[in-house]
Parts: sequence; structure tokens; C-alpha cells
Amino acid sequence: MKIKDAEVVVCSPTRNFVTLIIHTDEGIYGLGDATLNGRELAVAEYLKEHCIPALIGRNPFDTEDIWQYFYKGAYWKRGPVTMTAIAAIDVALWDIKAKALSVPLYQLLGGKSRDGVLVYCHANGTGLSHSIEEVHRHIELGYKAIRVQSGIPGIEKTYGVASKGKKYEPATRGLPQESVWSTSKYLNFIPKLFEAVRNKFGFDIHLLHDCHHRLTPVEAARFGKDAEPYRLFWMEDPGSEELQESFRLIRNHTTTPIAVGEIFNSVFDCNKLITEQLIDYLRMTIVHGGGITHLLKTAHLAEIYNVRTGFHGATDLSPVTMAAALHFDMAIHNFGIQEHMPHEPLVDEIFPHAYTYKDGFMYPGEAAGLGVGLNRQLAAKYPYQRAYLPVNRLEDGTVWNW
Ligand code: GCO
Ligand code: MG
Repeated sequence: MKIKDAEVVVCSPTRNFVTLIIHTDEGIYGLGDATLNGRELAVAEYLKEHCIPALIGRNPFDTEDIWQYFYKGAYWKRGPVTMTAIAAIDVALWDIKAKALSVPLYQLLGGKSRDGVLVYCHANGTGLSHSIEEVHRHIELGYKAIRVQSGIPGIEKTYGVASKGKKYEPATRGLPQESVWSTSKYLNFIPKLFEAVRNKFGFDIHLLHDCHHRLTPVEAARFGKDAEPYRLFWMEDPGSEELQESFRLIRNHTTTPIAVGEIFNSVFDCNKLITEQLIDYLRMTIVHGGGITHLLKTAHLAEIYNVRTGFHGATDLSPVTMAAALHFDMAIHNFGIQEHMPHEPLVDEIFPHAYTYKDGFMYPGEAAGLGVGLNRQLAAKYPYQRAYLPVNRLEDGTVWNW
């Protein structure tokens, strides 16, 4: 089998998605997600101009060699744009391989290690009582694990919280929106939120929280200590991750489990975090972490050090990534949990898929390959629109991590 051609489809059904389609001479095609939120066209061009011409004629079964060709062979290694492009190629090739062998992808990654994939959803409230209502609504939907985010008294807009009556979506069209952040207001409020949620719903439900990179190491340590009585499943991205050793300080002060890595793109972003056991869950995911080939190696390293996976699964990761993640989650031993932020019905219509949700768990389905299609006619009706993630500032105007 040979790669005959490849194309990049960019569409914007409520938000932007970049999809790579690789065609083979035997008529089998594979899909890869290449969406990098707010930087979509950089990856689309990288693929079109620098990768696709060098893909033609290769054997799609050579996933390892093709991965190394675009990674080591490019001289310029790593970085989100490069690694997202490589991930799209890699996932499309695994899709082709599994389709050619007529098996669902998880069969090639180790087979079934579990019956279903535990997922967590988002309960986002504008304030304490609304957050409690949202937790209740998601418990009714069967979720066993819920990430709780809330508007903070005294802060106008908070990460993870939708404006009234709307679904939360971090990127917005036009130029970047700006928000203002106060760590002290946040740290004063969040323990009260989790106290209220535990008082109302008890300890049988898993609760998670995303700090979205905003705390310094010592503030994160304090957050973790304050959260201990509420037994969080994890605190996510407590602070900026560039300095891996900074997690030692957080770790030394709290038993609240730590999850990081949704913006990582290589094992070299988390090698110390893993081997020094500074984290509990790794969020680096297939689309931004170099694809299945690289994530398998990273997850296997993590397994040795008791670190489990907790893949990023926000709506900016297309159904193609969701499917790839679910096959991966099903197969590896050190799976922890999977984020599930359901896509809009229009997105599901453009990417029809075999995966399903039931009672707090997801299932990749038994279709050959990833089990995801692309309705190109419908996608073409929603052309790309420039969109950005917000920019964050402290109350005095200093730019801060969003
Ligand atoms: C999460 C994330 C997202 C990101 C978004 C950025 O935990 O789901 O933090 O909501 O902000 O994916 O592109
Ligand atoms: Mg996050």
C-alpha cells in the first residue's frame, strides 16, 4: 500500500478545526486532527507546504519511520505547530493501518484493558449556587467525575465559565478578549466552593478543578493544602509548567493529586515531572503531543513511575482526537481518566463517529480504524474564521498566564 495524496480541510462549525486526510492507492483513507486553538492556519500551512509533498509514495504502515522522518529528519524538533502536524499525520496513518486490518484501533495498541473509559465533564457556574445546580445536572446525566469551575466574587470574567445562557468555548472570533485576574480573590473563594459541593453531594462523586496555570508554586501549594479536606481527584495545571522542578515545591506541601500537560508537546516537556514523580496525571494528548506513536512511548514511561493519563478533551480537540484518545484510553494499562466536553451537534454531524457515552463512561466503538468520518459537503458550508484565546492581566495591568 502507498500514500497517494493528502489534503487539509479547515472548517469552522461554531469553532475552527483543521483535519488532514491521507489517501492511499488502495482506496483506504485516514483522518488526523491538526487543530491548534488560535493558531490553526500555521499547522495547516506546515502540513501543506512542508509535509504532504514528502509523504507521497510512502508505505502508510511505516508509522515509526514516518514519525522519525518528520521529527528527527526535519532538524527543527518539537514545538506545538510541528508536533500537531506530526500528530495529524501519525493518527491518520494509524487509522489507515487499523482500517486495512479491519480492526478498531485499540486492538493495535494493546487490546482492551478495561470495559469502558471513565470520563469527567464540566460543571461551570457563574457563582456558588449556579455551580451547585450544574453539578446536580451532571450527576443526573450519569457522570461519576465532575470538574467544577465557578465565577469568582470580585472578578468580572473567570476562565472556564460561560456567559449567561451560553455554552463555554474558550476561543472567540475577532481579536483576543482580555480578562482580569486576582489570585487572592480566587484562593479565598475556591475552598468555599468545594466545601459547599461536598456538603451537598457527599464524597461518592469525583471532583476535579482546573487552576489554568495561574498560581505561583507556593500559591499552588496553598491551594492544594486548602483543598485536602474535599479530596479532589486532581488539581489541574496549578502553575506555569516551563520549569518542571518548580513542581517539587508544590508536591512537598500537599497530597492533593496534580495533573498537568495539556499544552505539552513532547516527552521532554515532562520527563522530570514523570521520573521524579512530581505529578499524578499527565494531560499531554494525542493531537498536541506528536500523535499515537509518541504518546505510547510517553505513557509507557509514565507507567513505570506510577503516573497515569488524563487526556485533555476540550471542544477545540476535534472528534478525530476524541476517537483516537478513547482507543488509546481503552488499551493502555495506566489510564486514569478522560476529559469529556461534548461537541455541538453540528460538529458531531460533520464528524460522524462510532464512539458513545453512557452513565459516566465512553466507548470507542467497534468500527475499523478510528471510527470517525468527515462530511466534507457540510464542512464546506462553514469556512475558517480567525479566532483567539483570551489574554489575561493582573489587576494592575501586568500580563499573566491565561
Ligand atoms: C481544559 C482546558 C481547556 C483549554 C482550551 C485551550 O482543561 O479543558 O484548560 O478549556 O483552555 O482547550 O485551547
Ligand atoms: Mg485545562
